[in-house]
Amino acid sequence: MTIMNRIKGKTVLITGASSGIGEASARSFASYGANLILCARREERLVQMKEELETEHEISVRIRGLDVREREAVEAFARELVAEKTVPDVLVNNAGKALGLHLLHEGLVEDWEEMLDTNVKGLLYMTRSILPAMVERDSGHIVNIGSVAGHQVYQKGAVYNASKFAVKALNEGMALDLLGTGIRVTSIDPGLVETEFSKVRFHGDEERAETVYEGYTPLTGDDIADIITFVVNTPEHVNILDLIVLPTAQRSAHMVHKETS
Ligand code: NDP
Ligand code: 8X3
Repeated sequence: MTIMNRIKGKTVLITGASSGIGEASARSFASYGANLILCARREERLVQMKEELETEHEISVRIRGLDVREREAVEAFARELVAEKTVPDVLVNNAGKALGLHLLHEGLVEDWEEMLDTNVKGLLYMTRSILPAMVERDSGHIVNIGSVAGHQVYQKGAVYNASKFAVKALNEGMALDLLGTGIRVTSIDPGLVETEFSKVRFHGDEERAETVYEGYTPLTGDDIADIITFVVNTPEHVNILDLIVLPTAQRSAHMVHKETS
């Protein structure tokens, strides 16, 4: 059976496309023939991806060094896209992070602010800027990257958990507010995925980051990217609202079976 390609020729905007799930999603959408708009702060990585993906696939890749916390920059970029009639068909709200793993009374307020500003407010700025043009066109697909951490709280993760519970609420809220339009809304909520996530969480401590993925097989960015493209490739009348995706060795936000050597 051949799988129909409903993605070819669509324009897909991905935030946080410079590594991990965002980068893997960009590569997956490119392989389907989607044109891409890639954003992240590390623009040099996007320059390289653009060169690679435009050479390998017959697509156009537009890149923008963008911090989703900068509301005016996000709004200006969206205005630019609308003015040029390059309103994305798909918006993947992926940029996000955890910072630190601390008991609440020992947490770093700067870390909390960066998590909430990126995971919640950044997602809102981008969505608020792009969505009106989708509503006007009466079509589009918002894919929010939540987390199993947005369904279950774990010790020392409360603020990251709160940010992903917020993503879950925003995903459901968007879906309700867009009732009666042709716009689809999906949250993909992974468990442990081996990306730069833990290196970022532990402020660059690679050794500590590696221990997170030891003793079992974690998910990869490609695993999640395959699911994102699958969801987007379903027919227009199909809306997958929320998907929790865990490694086989993980059964909840806090239960992972690790083999010890
Ligand atoms: P990575 O650290 O590998 O990727 C995060 C991406 O977000 C990078 O491209 C980074 O780019 C971008 N980013 C971070 N801050 C900003 C910002 N202020 N503005 C714009 N872009 C930003 O981690 P993942 O791929 O794992 O994370 C992607 C998403 O998946 C996040 O929302 C995360 O919470 C979620 N997730 C991850 C899981 C995991 O176990 N890895 C599990 C569940 C959910 P740059 O630094 O260049 O700006
Ligand atoms: C990332 C997964 O379990 O580290 O959202 O919170 S976890």
